[in-house]
Amino acid sequence: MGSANGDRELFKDKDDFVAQYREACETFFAKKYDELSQQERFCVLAGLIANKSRNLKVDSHKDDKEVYYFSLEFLLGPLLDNYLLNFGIRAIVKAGCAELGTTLEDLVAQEVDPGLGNGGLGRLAACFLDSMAALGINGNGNGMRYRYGLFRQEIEGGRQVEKMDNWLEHGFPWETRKSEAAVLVQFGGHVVRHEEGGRFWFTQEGGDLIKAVPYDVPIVGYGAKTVNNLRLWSAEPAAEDFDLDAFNAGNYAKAVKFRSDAEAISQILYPNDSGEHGRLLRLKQEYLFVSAGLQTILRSFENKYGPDKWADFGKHVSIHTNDTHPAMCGPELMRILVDDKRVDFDLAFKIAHETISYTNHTVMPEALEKWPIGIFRELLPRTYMFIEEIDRRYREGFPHDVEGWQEKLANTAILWDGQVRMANLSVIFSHSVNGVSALHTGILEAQTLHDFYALEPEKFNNKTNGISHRRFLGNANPSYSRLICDVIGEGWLRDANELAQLGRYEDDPSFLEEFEKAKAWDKRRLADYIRRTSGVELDCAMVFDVQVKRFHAYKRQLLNVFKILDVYNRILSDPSFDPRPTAFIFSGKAAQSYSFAKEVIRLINSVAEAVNGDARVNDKIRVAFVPNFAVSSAQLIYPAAEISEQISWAGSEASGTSNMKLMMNGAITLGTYDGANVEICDLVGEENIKIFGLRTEEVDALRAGGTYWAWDLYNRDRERLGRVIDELTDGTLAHLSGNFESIRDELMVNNDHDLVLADFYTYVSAWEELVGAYGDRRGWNRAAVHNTARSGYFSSDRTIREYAADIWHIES
Ligand code: 26Y
Repeated sequence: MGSANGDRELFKDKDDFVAQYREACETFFAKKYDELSQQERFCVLAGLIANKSRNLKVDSHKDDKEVYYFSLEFLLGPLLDNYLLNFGIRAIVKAGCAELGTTLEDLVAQEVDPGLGNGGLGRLAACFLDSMAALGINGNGNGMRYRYGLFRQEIEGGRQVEKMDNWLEHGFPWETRKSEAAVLVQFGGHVVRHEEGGRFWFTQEGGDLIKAVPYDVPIVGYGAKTVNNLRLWSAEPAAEDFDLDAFNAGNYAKAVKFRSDAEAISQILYPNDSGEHGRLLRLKQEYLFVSAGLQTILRSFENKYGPDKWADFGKHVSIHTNDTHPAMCGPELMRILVDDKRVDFDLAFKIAHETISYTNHTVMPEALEKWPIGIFRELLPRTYMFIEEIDRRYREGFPHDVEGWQEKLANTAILWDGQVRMANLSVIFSHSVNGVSALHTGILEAQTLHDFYALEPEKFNNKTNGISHRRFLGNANPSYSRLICDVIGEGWLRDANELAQLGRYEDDPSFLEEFEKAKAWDKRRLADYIRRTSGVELDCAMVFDVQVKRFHAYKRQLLNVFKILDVYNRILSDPSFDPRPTAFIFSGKAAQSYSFAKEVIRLINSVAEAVNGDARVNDKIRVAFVPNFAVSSAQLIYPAAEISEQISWAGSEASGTSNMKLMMNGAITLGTYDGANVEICDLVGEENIKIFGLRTEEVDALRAGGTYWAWDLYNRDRERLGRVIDELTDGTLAHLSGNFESIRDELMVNNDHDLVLADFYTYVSAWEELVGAYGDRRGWNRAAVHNTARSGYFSSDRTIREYAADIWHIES
């Protein structure tokens, strides 16, 4: 792929690149290129590109308005290859590396994968940064610089074992510490009321002062016309004081305790299902990055527009909150405006409301954040007062003339039952609330946030998620990308809708053959990776059936395992059963404390051991668990997939984004009518996707009816479903590390909350039909290419354009 950036080229040509690269080696390490390790060579290359990025002047933003995307997670993934693509210098650098005697791929593989996010929500934030920069939007990220990212996952005896993720070990060449831009954030203490000449005001006294220090990462847009900024905050002690007495008494730990207490705030990323344990630290994280981010934004606004223009703030600034984690933006913005800028209370609320918008990413009641009032008020006494006052006014102004108003008020008030309900806080302080797929937004409006919706329907809107097609097709799938560029040019990298031109090749036999070759190359690459990382040997002639995502009961990796066990059993017991040979590939992490999800991982590895070692079946089915799912390994997996498993129970997955990444890479979706699967289905047509299972209304009816009994399903068919359930505990799978009583209990004692048994038969049949169609290679490839051709809609560029137009009110 050629140059995307016209006159903003970093290197004139290959020779210029090689010369600059050699020189940079001398400046960075005082060594010659040949004397450096591959890791050092990567560092120099990344440093060279990062430096040039930082020094690039922003060409122009389309609109003056600044967007700040507040997110506790930015799951960036490796950046080098993405920068090269966006600068349009991938070809030059690749050729230059070859001349220097190494491959670009090998250098790219040296880069750490910063795991500053859990999964979908964090990766979405990173895709949005890419798209805002590509579209020339003045859009910046505001987040946390965790010293340790999400744990590294290893598998021992089939079990997930969590290891520290020391991602900063070799430094992070893309960041710059901005000590001079540090701000102070106050925790605890008490509020003092002052009065003078009939005017009164409040201050917060005492408590702990923490210094928030920003680290900036330049975000270069495609074509390199726009360079935005991702600002990640690190917590440090406010003053270098030191307990000298303790030190002199030999108590070194006590002497430096102030430092470790402060630093603890940005030490670790919280997993997405963390319970009560260690929650205070999480609250501190939420406040730290909100307060530090807002202070900075207000400071720069004041510098730009002067000290008395606060009423215009919302015209120039948009603050978007990624789920409820930054929900304190509302009250904190009010606090700074009222206490520090002397803005009147009502105006301050108006400004906050005009500026802030909120995206919801889940409807699961147990996942909605709540904080005990006592803890909240003690940690953030002044910010809490704004919540209390807004809540009081909300109650006071609540319409008493609607039927059942007491209950509606109870559902929507911020403070209730001794808790601060963060979703309600977010809704009340925002001018826009959006869900992340059509189905999800519908559920928010009809159920989760219905009482809000009834009051202010115009506040609600849908913004179906998207993904960076440049990273997840352009970077991740070089073989297919090249093929696409050969026939439709490279305009699709800028405008993903151009992928629709592939429609012309859906019936072109030679194109379909080339597609199959590209897929074969991707499968080989993944099979090599799987052999190295999990020791499992895959036959590339098999169908690659992929389920990769966080482990969660609602996502139903267990249903997939049940299907594999059923297929296994039937191959053994029914000689006429001869399914298409398939490799089942799983990857994903379970939160440390989520024991059910961890047991499912152990089950997969136990099934893998049984199946892969059984000569009676292992030319028909193989199972692989790829350890340590991360952006980098995902980029190897998506391109190689042929079946995309999206099998959450209907109404549970807000959107899903791996479904989009996989369809874009030409995998066929096997999925429920859930999240964005619905939109995929609409786009590709029912012949090019396999939908199965209960629909949301049926799930609701089943639950409401109270007539669902897992035991009935078990007893009805002891040959197939009953047998699979028995195998959890009868020793069949116990060889690796024991039986699976707790999984059996979840199904049979807890009555199968996630409806694994309810969807079992339709799922297995759908899978059989789907792999049955694989034999028609032409037809399969046609459907695969059709999926890619229709995937342009799922570019996050489209999503961001919609946010810009409907929520942030800016031109893009
Ligand atoms: C409260 C806390 C510890 C927490 C941290 C992270 C709670 C939740 C999360 C992460 C949630 C998440 O990743 N949600 C996913 O967001 C994606 C992007 O919108 C959706 O595609 C996906 O369906 C949803 O599960």
